[in-house]
Amino acid sequence: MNKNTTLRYTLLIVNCQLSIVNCWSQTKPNIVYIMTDDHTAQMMSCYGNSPIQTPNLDRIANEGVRFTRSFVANSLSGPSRACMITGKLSHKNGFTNNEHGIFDGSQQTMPKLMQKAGYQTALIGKWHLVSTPTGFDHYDILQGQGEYYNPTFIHDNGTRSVEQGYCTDIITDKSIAWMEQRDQSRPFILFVHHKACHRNWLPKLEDMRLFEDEVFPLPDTFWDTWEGRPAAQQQEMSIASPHDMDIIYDNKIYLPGDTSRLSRLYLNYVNRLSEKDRETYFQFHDSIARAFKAYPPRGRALAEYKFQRYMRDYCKVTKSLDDNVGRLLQYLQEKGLLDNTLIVYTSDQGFYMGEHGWFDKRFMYEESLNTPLVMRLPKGYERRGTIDEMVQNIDYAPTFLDMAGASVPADIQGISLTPLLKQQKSPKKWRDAIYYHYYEFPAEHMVKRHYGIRTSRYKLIHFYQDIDQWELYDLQNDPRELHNLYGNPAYRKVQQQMHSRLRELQHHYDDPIESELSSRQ
Ligand code: SGN
Ligand code: CA
Repeated sequence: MNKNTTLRYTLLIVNCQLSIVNCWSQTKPNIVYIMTDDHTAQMMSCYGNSPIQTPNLDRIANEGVRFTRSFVANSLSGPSRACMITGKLSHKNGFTNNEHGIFDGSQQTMPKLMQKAGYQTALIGKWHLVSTPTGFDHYDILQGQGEYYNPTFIHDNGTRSVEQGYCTDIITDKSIAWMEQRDQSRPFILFVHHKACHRNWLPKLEDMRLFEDEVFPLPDTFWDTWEGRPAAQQQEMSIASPHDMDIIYDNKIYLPGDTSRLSRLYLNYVNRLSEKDRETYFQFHDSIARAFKAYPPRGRALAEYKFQRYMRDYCKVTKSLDDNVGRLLQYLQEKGLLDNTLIVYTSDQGFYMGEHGWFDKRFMYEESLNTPLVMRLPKGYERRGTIDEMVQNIDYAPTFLDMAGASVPADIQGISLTPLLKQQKSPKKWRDAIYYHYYEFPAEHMVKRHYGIRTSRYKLIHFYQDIDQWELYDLQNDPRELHNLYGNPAYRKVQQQMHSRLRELQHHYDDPIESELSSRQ
């Protein structure tokens, strides 16, 4: 073979390889997975009744699908994140609680499997799983919970640096910058993990004055007395309680000279601002604090005052989150990526916006068991509108693998959602119950350990460890879960059925808790 022929053959082979690569990158959808922290469906306008408009989040739903029964498996940050990247429940992935958890990064994870399927993988923002991330070609993560102002990032070369700006903006900038420099011949999965809307809801300075004229309606369960629900009576996440929601740290009623522990903690976060920004911040917040101190509300009025401040701060943080999701969508649109990208928007769990008198999450009650989930689908997935089937955060891993054309390992416990997404009609058979297990006790907010199941109509919960309390709810007749029906003769049959379904699911998911509890007796 002479030199010319060799060159021609080489070019031919390179060309063939290029077209295979191109064809491959066109058929495999990209995935942009946006997950916020503590953003709840009650605060997202496409879910109805939200006091804040979230047009950009709604756009994902309006152009795609909105899940109405989307649940977590363990309503807490680290555990939710571990469920999401493994497709397994907490007792299988090993990360059961934030306080003592260190994620075992040597285990099988969805990002690693996506890499094997030819995807570029990147993670930007909150990680919260303590160990060094594995399975990501690139990561740039917040330390621990992260900070709203001038946050510290841990880069994938092992260094750390303080980045100037507001956390939600920076995470979006970094996500766009990563997409800009990616290898365009290969599909990608990008995990955009925001700190917003986590406590203590520090606003972007430009949004600080928003929502100040709004008066938010109190949820009708705000003054719940938790009758018939002993675990709920013993929580420490009440807006009214001065020990749970702090007037300085949470509500920002701080005046110079206060040296309490929580003011120091509060200042730690605010003092990350530059001197000039700090001045702007305090000018505004001082006026609120002074007005409060001049006529301090008491009793119920104080609780309602704290609720209003909480709602306003939460809305401000959510507004900039929505703006930033808009920016990300705009980027994908401008780059012609919308058609072949699955865009997922969800949160690590739901949250209480004053329902039952609470903030925070953890309980298996609806507001925190539920998590928002909307998706804009890539071509080939025709479903649009509302999806009412029960889905859970362990389902994301198998869904992404399935969409990437990779096989789903048998030990993954979630199920692929693609049958719900391919066509307008859902398959006839779908799961009839989801399983839940929360472990972090004793700990902040003092929510007792519990597990349970939820079917489309009923919920059975068992609180255990230093308590042995069952709860049963009829969600159709009592959607706010105020009436514990456990032991009610009218529900004897339902109770029996729920117990046996619970046992079946615990067996199916191989959760040893019931045998552990009986061996303790
Ligand atoms: C922090 C918060 C808690 C919150 C946990 C878990 N306290 O400890 O209110 O429940 O995180 O949240 S704070 O004083 O540090 O703000 S999670 O979403 O990360 O699980
Ligand atoms: Ca969270």
